[in-house]
Amino acid sequence: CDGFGVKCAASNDDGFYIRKCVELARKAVGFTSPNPLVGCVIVKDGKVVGEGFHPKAGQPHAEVFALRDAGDLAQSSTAYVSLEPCNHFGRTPPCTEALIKAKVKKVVVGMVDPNPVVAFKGVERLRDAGIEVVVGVEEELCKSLNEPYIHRMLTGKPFLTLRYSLSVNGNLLDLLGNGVARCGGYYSRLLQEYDAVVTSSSLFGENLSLPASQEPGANQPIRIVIHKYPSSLNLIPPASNEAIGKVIIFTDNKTATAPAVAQQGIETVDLDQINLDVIMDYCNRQGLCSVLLDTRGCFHEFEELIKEGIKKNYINKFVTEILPVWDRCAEPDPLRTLKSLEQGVKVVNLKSKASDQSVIIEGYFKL
Ligand code: AOF
Ligand code: ZN
Repeated sequence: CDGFGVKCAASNDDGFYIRKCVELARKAVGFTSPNPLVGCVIVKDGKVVGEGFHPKAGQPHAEVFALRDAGDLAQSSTAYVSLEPCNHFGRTPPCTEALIKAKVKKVVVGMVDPNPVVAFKGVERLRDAGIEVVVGVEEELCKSLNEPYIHRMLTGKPFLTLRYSLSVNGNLLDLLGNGVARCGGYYSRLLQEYDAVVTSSSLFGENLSLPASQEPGANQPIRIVIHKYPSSLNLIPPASNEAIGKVIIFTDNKTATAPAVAQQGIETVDLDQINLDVIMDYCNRQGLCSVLLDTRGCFHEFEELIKEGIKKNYINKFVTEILPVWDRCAEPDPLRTLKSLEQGVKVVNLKSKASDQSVIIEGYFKL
């Protein structure tokens, strides 16, 4: 700060301010679906005079907060926005009009909005009003900020991530809590990024007692619990579940679930058949952009859903932890052993993070 209450910036460059927008947008991670994460910075004479981000669907857009923050200083300023300003009436009025009314001189846009109602129309409207518009600054960063939103806009399906644990000899693990504890907060941060997490009813109490993050105000994803016939397991919700988000049970086995969960007031969705199409459709209709298929502790129960996901190209991303253990029980199955990389489904953009407790790897399915 310059000491006069005017916020300052360290650099003049467009990329710097768009990165700042992305940083602001991230404050709302997990809260904006079905809307995107968006940040906006208003800069005048090399100084940041206004900042804003979109906090939640139904609330004003990032530009509106930033313009309010800037007040009269918005006149002749440059507005930086991580996503193209909208030019339509949705739940809120068009940001293009707010920018025009505030008399900004220039708008720098991170990426075009893939929403067909908006795409390029926001940019055109601003240019028609005589505002200089630059598009595509730090575009890859802006895209990575909104992977789920972009995917859902372009395909009509939520962005799906598969999570599982492995031993160092490459066997899938059905581990309960202690695997997660070895990942140093990674798991709770991961949960926070998703709108919904799908787990199995055999882990009911265990899984639901794990909040996404202990931080006050952190996003708690909706938990979708799969409860399949012929399990007659009596679902007993965890003793204390105030810390977690909404719970929904998907069941094709109403008789087994009804008594216990009805008492607890947990919503159940009755289905003839539980498959990924049903889960994805449900999430999409609810405006959930990102879904984590979390096989923690029960990989074998998810095998059918995973096969379906691979076959239909529904799985976008994987996250796995390799834990410091050699699994001595599982024998390799020669029929299932891959003999060449070409036989498998290709994954790209691998990233890893290692500690002496675990190696976390994430990557994308090449769809
Ligand atoms: C922006 N800035 O901060 C956001 C935008 O229903 P509404 O009015 O909230 O409109 C939602 C659509 O607006 C959403 O699908 C996306 O195209 C755009 N989101 N646009 O200029 C923002 N969140
Ligand atoms: Zn808008």
